[in-house]
Amino acid sequence: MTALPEWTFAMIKPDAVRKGKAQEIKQLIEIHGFHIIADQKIQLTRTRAQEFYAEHHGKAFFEHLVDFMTSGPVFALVLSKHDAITGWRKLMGPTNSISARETAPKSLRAMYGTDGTKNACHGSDSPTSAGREVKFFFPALVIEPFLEPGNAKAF
Ligand code: RTP
Ligand code: MG
Repeated sequence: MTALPEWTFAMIKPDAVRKGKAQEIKQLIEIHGFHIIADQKIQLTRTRAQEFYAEHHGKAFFEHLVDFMTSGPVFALVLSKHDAITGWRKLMGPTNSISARETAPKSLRAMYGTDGTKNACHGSDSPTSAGREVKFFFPALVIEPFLEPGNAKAF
């Protein structure tokens, strides 16, 4: 039995967009076997950024994170591949771009990120998050044939 491709939500964050690296990152995404099935450049408002990162509300870095995420446009992406959720998290690398340069130098966060907050990209951490986050940015997107969050057939 063939495993179904899975989909996930990804974002290229304002630091990488500002550095002019968005197209290069998208090329690497495709070189690593992901299909980009939705792609939108947008500017988050503070309200939208707070909602997107609601799980971190109240943490010491939260306001700094919201400042960063609203500092310029982002690219919101839906990616498809076998094991897309874990595969994309692995390609991104560790959260902190500075330590990623030591432990995972070929990861996207090592190559394109700045520090512990400005880290170039985001990826859903579970099928539930992927479902929520795709809906957050692409409420009208229908992935055919639609299966459980995290899975899509025929890409
Ligand atoms: P993400 O949700 O953006 O994919 O990142 P993640 O799962 O690797 O990390 P998470 O713990 O969910 O943190 C969300 C984002 O908050 C910023 N952050 N800053 N100590 C800090 O200054 C700090 N810790 C986290 C990063 O932008 C991180 O990606
Ligand atoms: Mg996270």
